[in-house]
Amino acid sequence: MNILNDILDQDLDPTETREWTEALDAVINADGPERAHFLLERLVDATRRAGGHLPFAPTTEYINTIPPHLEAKMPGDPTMEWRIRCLIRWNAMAMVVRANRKPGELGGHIASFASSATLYDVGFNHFWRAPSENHPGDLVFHQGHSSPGVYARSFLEGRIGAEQMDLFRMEVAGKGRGLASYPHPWLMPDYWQVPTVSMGLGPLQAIYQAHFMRYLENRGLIPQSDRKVWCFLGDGETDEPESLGAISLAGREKLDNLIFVVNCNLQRLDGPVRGNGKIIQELEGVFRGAGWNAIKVVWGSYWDPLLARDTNGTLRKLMMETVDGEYQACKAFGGAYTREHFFGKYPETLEMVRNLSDDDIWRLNRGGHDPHKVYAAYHSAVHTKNMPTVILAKTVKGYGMGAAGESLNPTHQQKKLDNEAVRHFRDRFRIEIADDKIDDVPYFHPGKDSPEVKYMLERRAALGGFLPQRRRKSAAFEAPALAAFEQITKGTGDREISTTMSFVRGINLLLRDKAIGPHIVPIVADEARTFGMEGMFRQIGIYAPFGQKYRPQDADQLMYYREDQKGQVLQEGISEPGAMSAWMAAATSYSNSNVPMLPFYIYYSMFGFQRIGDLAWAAGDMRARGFLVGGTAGRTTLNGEGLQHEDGHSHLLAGAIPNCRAYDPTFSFEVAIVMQDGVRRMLHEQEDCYYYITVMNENYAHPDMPKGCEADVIKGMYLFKDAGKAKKNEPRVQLLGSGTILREVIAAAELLEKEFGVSADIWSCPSFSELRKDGFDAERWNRLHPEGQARVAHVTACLADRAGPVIAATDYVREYADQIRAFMPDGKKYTVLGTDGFGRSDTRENLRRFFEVDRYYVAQAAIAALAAEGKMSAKDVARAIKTWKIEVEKPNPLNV
Ligand SMILES: Cc1ncc(C[n+]2csc(CCOP(=O)(O)OP(=O)(O)O)c2C)c(N)n1
Ligand SMILES: [Mg+2]
Repeated sequence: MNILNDILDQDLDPTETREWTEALDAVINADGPERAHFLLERLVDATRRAGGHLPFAPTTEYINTIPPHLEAKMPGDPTMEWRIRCLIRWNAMAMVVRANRKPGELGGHIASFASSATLYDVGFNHFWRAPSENHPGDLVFHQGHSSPGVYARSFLEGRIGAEQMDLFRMEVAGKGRGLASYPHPWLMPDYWQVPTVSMGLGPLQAIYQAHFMRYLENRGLIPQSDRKVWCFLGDGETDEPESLGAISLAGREKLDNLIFVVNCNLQRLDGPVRGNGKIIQELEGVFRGAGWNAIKVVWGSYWDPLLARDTNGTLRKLMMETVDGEYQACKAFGGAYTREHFFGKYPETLEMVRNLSDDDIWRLNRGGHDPHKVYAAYHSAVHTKNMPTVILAKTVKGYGMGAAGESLNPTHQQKKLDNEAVRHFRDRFRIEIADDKIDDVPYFHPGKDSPEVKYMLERRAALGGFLPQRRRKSAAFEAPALAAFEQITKGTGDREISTTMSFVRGINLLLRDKAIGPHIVPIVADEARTFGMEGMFRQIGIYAPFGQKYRPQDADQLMYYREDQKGQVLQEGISEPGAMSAWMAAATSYSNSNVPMLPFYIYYSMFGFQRIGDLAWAAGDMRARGFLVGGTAGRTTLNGEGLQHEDGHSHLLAGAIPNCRAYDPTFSFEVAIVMQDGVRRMLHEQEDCYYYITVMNENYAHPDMPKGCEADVIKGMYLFKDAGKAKKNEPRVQLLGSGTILREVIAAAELLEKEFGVSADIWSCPSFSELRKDGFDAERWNRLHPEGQARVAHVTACLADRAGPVIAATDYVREYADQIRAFMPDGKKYTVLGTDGFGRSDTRENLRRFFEVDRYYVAQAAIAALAAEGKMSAKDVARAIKTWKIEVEKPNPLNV
C-alpha cells in the first residue's frame, strides 16, 4: 500500500469529518445532488491547486447517470410504441426461425436484437433523421447481427414484403431482392450505408465519419448542422482494439456529433463479457478518461422506488459489489433466485423487496429495456456540447426468449426455436396469431392502415423519411483530360525522378483544378515528408479543428508546419487504421454527405493491405471511391528498411478485392494515365471502384509517353519497345516487367542483344491483376458461349503473334506475375521471376541479385527458356551463367 493510501485510511479528526459530511448531506437534501456536485468540484479544484494529489476515480456509482428528476420526458404514446416493438421483435425472430427451418442452415441471430430492440426503437421513433431537404441526415451504424430487427421494422413500414423477408440470407435465389445477412452496401446499395459486422470496424469508422463531417463543415463544403453519427456496438465488441483504439481522437476533437451506444447485455458469443467484473464500469472509466461524456443506463423505472428508499446506500453498495456473471444468472434463474442470491445478501435489501412477489422481482427491468430511460439518455446525448457521448445501456441477451435463450450462455447462436419456445414468445409479446397457425411462425403485419403502422409512418415522416437508406450517386465532376497532366506525361530527359514525385505532382495538378481541387483530400499517417508532400503543409494546410494555437518551430521556413481549421491535408498521426478510416469516410462522402471527395491516402505499402486488410475489404463493400497509394513499394526498392518494411505482396492482397484496381507503374506517364483514368471513373462516371497504386523512391529518367498506349496501360499491358522485324535465325524473347524491375528487364534486353544476339520485345505490365481479371473473364465467356464469337484475353492478344518464350520479372512475389500464366498463347513457355522470401536491408543492387530479379537473372532466364525450346543449347545457358556471374549454389531466397 502506498503512503497516500495509508494517510487516507486514517481519520485524524472524526468530529471534523462528521461536520463536513453533515454539511454535504444538508446541501443534498436542500438543493439536490447537482449542487453538491458543483461544490465538490470547487473543493477539488482548490485542493489540487494547493498541491493535493486527489485520488482519481474514473467511475461513478453503479446507477443511472441521469437521476429520475432530470430525465427528459419521452413524447409520443408509450403503449403504442411498446406494441410496435412487440411486432418488430416477433417479425425479427420469425425471419430467423423461418430461415432456419428451410433446408440450407442459413443461420442468423435472435438474441442480440432481442436485447437491443428498445435501443433501436427509441432512435427510429424519436431521434434519427433521414436525409431530406431540411436535414443532411444522421448516419447510423447498426450492430451487424441485429439486422433482422432492422428488416422487421422495414417490413412493418411496408418497405419490405413478406416474400422478401423470406429471402433473408438468400441473396442468390433472391435475384437482387435477397436480404443480406448483415449490413452490406455492396449487396443492398439503396439500403445499408456502412458494413459493421466485422467487429470493431464500425466503432472505428464511426469516429472518423464524425471527424470527417467536421472537416467538411470546417472547410465550408457542407453547412454546419446538428447531424450525428450514431454507432451501436456490443459490449463484447469493445474488446476489439479497433473499437476503443481511436476514442481519444473523438475526445480530443470534441466530436459532439458522435454518439456510441454500447449494448451491454453482459454476454458475448461463448459466455459473459466480464463475468468477474462489470463491463459498464470498465467502459465508463475508459471513455471518461478519453474525454467522453459517459451516460449509464443501468436500471429501468421499476427500480426507481427501490433506489429512492435506499437512504443508507446498502442497495447501491450491493449493486456495486455484484459482478456481471451474477447479474446474468439472476435473469436466467428468475425472481426467487434473485431474491435469495442478490437481495438476500443484506438484511436491509432483503427487507426492501419483502412486499414484492418473485414475479415482481423478475420484472425489475434493466435500463436498456426501458424506453423512458433510453429516451432520456438519447435526449441528453444529442444536447451534449463539446464532447462525444457514450451510452452504456444494460440489457438482457435473448430478452423474451424465455427458456430457449434468455440470459443463457449459448443464446447467441440460438436460431431454431422449437414450437414451444415460439408460443412462449408470442404470449410474452401478445402477438395475435392463433394456435393452429403458430407452428409456421408466420410474419405478423397489422395492416397498412392499422394505428401501429400509421404511427410508425408519422414518426418517420416527422424525421424526414425512412431509414436506413443509402444514396448511390451524387453530383458528377468533369474529369480533366490527360493533357492536363502534361507535366508528368512528358519525359524528364536526363533528369531523374521517382514515381512518388510524379504522383505528388499529379495531386498538385489536381489541386489546381478549380472544380476538383477543393475536393481532393491528401491523407497521411505521419509520413508526408517520407513521400515529399511537406510542401502541402504550407500550401493547403493541415486540418486542425481548432486551428493552430502555437507558433510552429519552423515558422521561418518556406514549408512550415501549418495547421488550420480550414486545412485540407488530413494528418492522422501514426495510425494506419485511423488514416484508412478517414480515407473511407472521404471516399464515401458522395453517399453519406452528398459531396463527392477524392481522397489520396499515401503510406508505406507494407503497412497497407496486410495491416488494414479488413478495412480495405469493407471499403470495397462500401463502394468507396478514392486512391490508396503504397509508397516506396517493392521488396528490393525500399532497400534500407529491411524485412518489416519491404513489401512484396500488397498487390496480391489488393487484387483480391473485387472492385479495387491495382497498378504498379514504372514511368511517370503511366502514373498520369492511371490517375486520370481513376478521376474519370470515380468522379465523372461515379463508378464504385477504388485504386491502389504503388509508387517508388528510386530515381531514374522517364521517357515520353508512347503514342496511343493509354488504353493498354489501363488494361495492364502495353508494348514498350518493339524489337522490330526478326532477323533470320535470330532468337527472340518476350520480356515483361512492372515497377522498378521493368528497368532491369530493359537492361536485360540490352545484355541479351549484346552477348547472345537475342532480340527482345519489351512489355510494360502496370497491372498483372487487371490482366488476370480480363483473362478469366474472357475464358469464362468462351466456356459458356461455345458457338459465339470467341473473346481474346488482352495478354493473349498481345503475345499471339510474337515469337519466343515469355519471361516476366517484378519486385513482388512470383504469384503476382504468375497470374497471367493461363492466358499465354498455346505452346508459349512462361518463366516468372519474383521476390519470394523475407526482405532484408542492403543496396538495391545487392537485393536484386539476392532475390534473382536483376538484369542478369532476367537475361539468364531468357537464355534458359530459349534452350528449353531448343532454340539455344545447354552450353549457351552455362555461358550465360558464367558471363553474368550467376551463383548456382546460392540457396533459394524463399528459405533464407
Ligand atoms: C472480427 C470479428 N470477430 C468475430 C466475429 C463473430 N461474432 C459475431 S457476434 C459475436 C459476439 C458479439 O458479442 P457482443 O459484441 O457482446 O454483441 P451482442 O451480440 O452480445 O450484442 C462474435 C464473436 C465477428 N463478427 N467479427
Ligand atoms: Mg454482448
